[in-house]
Amino acid sequence: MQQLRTHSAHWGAFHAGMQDGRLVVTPHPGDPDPNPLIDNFPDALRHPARIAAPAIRRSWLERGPGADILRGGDEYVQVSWDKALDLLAGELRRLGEAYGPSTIYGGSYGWSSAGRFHHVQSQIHRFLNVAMGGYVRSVNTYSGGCAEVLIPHVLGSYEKAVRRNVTWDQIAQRTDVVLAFGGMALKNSRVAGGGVSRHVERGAMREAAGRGCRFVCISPLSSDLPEEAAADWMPVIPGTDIALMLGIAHTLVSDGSHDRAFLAQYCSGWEEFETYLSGHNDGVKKNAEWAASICGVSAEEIQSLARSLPGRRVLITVSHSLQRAERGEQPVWMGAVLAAMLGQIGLPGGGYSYALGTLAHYGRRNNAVPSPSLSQGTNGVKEFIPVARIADMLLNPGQSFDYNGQRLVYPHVRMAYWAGGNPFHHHQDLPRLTRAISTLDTFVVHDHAWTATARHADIVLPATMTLEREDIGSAPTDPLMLAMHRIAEPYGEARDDYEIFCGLAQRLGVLDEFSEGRSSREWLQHLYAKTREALAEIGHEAPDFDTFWRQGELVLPQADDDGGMMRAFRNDPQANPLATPSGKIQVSSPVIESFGYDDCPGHPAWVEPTERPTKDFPLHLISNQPASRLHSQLDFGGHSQSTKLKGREVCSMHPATAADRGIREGDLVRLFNSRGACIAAARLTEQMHPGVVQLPTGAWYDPMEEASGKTLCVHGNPNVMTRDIGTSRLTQGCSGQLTIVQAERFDGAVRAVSVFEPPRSAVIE
Ligand SMILES: Nc1nc2c(c(=O)[nH]1)N[C@H]1C(S)=C(S)[C@@H](COP(=O)(O)OP(=O)(O)OC[C@H]3O[C@@H](n4cnc5c(=O)[nH]c(N)nc54)[C@H](O)[C@@H]3O)O[C@H]1N2
Ligand SMILES: Nc1nc2c(c(=O)[nH]1)N[C@H]1C(S)=C(S)[C@@H](COP(=O)(O)OP(=O)(O)OC[C@H]3O[C@@H](n4cnc5c(=O)[nH]c(N)nc54)[C@H](O)[C@@H]3O)O[C@H]1N2
Ligand SMILES: [Mo]
Repeated sequence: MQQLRTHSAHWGAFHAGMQDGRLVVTPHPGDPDPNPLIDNFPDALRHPARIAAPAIRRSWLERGPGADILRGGDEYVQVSWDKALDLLAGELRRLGEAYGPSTIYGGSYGWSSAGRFHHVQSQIHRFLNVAMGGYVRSVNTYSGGCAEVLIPHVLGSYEKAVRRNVTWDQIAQRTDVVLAFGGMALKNSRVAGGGVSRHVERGAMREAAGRGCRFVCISPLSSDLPEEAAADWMPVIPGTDIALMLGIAHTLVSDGSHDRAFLAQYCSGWEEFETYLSGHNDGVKKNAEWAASICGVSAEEIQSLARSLPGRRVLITVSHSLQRAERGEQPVWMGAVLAAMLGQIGLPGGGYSYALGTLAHYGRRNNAVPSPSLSQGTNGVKEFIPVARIADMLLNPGQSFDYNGQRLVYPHVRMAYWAGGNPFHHHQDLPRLTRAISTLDTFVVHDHAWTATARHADIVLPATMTLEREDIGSAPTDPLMLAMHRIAEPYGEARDDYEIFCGLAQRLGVLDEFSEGRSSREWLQHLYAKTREALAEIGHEAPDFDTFWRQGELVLPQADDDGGMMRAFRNDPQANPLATPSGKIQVSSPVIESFGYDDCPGHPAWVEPTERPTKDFPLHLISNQPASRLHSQLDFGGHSQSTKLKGREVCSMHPATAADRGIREGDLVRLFNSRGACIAAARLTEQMHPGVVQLPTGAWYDPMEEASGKTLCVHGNPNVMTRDIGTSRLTQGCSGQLTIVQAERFDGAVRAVSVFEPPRSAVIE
């Protein structure tokens, strides 16, 4: 029997140990609202979906590197570590010598695990920089890719606008009204990269609502705010929030109740926007009636909501989801403009807090010292892509594209090297991604499990799971730094990513530079020492490494709850200007205007998305974040499995939508559009807009071909149907949240989900 010791995951701090051969996990005792996602660990640890040994795709092994449509359908051959690393080092050398490092895509987007040293994105980037001189990188994220480009034009620093803004404490104590566009679902704020030790959102919403704060859940799903918020629900048609916001804005201006003094002092470009709002140029007044005809909320409701706001402490939040869709810039921008019109920006508990409630990072105080991190070295390659343009890059080398005022060219990539991410989870239009991946010479993946991505790779290297190694857990807005103890022995022949990269670095003659002569434990001591030094600089004493390791945790001091950048700007706009061209909030942006993009004009506007429901595909599909796991991670774990129905992912729809199609609770359904199809199990609920079906992301992609030639995922992965287009030419973010589909009852026969069994493989040594 092993005593339980501290460990951490993106979904929370916990204690774990092996008892009678079984993993036991319990939440951290200090967590007021623990996350059930920790229950995915016990079954996952020794699950057959784990990768037991290095494996090479048979055709690649026999025929060598090259484009191959067999990726995703081939057999694997188990080889020794020496053989796998020799082959991979040889291929890296070949490509480097023939084409240089700009032929390797090392963006390797993904969440990997919480530990700061084994954070595999840092590891892979450091390795490729040291060993190859660099790699084609990616910029921005799937999470907020559109807002990350837009917000600097409008408010200045994205980081400061998002991570140092209104806190949950301020909401609990000060806010009168929260307009939550896309809601603030607790399932989402359970998660923070690097780990979180206290889940405070539920308690804060309960306290605020108890004090009389009104929460308005503006979303197609009423479950996007928890019961504790006692919210009013305003079911909006997906992708039309900007129209609703414009309708509110128009009502405020018609009533003369917008804060003109605030707009004059703190904003730039109000006049251009007001001209648009009033319809001076296009003859269309963006009033409540106009808005109602687009967003599906009645004009009376829009007006009454608008009239309930002036004079009160109002907070506007816009979730990441709204910008993970075509034209996602518009609601993100307009949220800021609406908060400015109400004169609330910079006040305690008021104003605009983009993305609050979508992750546990936000709405908290920042630590006074940075989290430990591994230095990544210098990337000598200039070429990059906005992260969600991966398939475009592979399918169109040499083609140019727009991004944030620049005209860029897709490089010719021959190798993709992925560790700690799952593109066959996160990317859109997976049949298209399959074609894109087939163009590569070589596709390398490290993972601890046989994900759909590993099943498309040529070289598959088994990585340890977080519980099988030591690390330090830390997130920039959580005060607890955690010793992540090793709880279990590695599965099969799995190795730490660090050890894998050391093996390659040695073969390529750069081991000393990569490892700096340190073992993993020595790296942890080194990283801890840096935090200790930073603490000493601000007069804080921290124990030595051994004491920290024994105690399991260290409480870091945090910065004051001072409202951050927006409060400082409000208090003294001359001394603390925003990092925008005017130093003020850009209600309109001459810079964006100058780019001349028809899909993103120089002020917030209703720009019709190019995909809207049709006769053939009349329903919006919302593919949002799953409640029972983080993305695709540990989908084979107990908690995630307990939420499946008939072995398939669950798709929610309104009873009226179901009745029209003869679908009953628990029936298998087939969702489809022009790109692909999937099988899911139906759950009926009145708590959603009837024009919408909802299927979370993350069910492992398990494709087969239908008689029509269409790809069908038998498990229920929405990305077989989503559209692989950028949010706009300005931002080129991921548009995965929304698409259009048809739904039908599925009475046919379909094979069982088989993606949790390892692929066909042979051992040759
Ligand atoms: N349709 C649609 N698609 C979406 C979204 C959406 O809203 N709708 N949301 C998008 C968003 S916001 C995001 S952030 C992405 C998430 O996309 P990803 O971050 O790619 O998803 P994860 O499932 O977290 O992938 C992490 C992978 O790393 C592996 N891993 C974990 N720890 C380790 C380790 O220590 N070493 C190695 N080598 N591997 C490890 C896990 O097993 C897993 O396969 O998905 C995006 N995709
Ligand atoms: N449990 C769990 N939590 C997570 C994650 C996870 O995988 N699992 N992933 C984390 C990550 S990486 C990220 S980036 C965040 C993402 O945070 P978000 O992107 O905000 O999360 P989602 O759940 O995709 O979307 C939130 C809600 O937005 C609503 N919505 C969708 N489209 C529209 C629209 O057009 N208008 C309006 N008003 N509402 C709309 C949907 O009903 C959806 O439930 O979540 C994080 N939290
Ligand atoms: Mo994300």
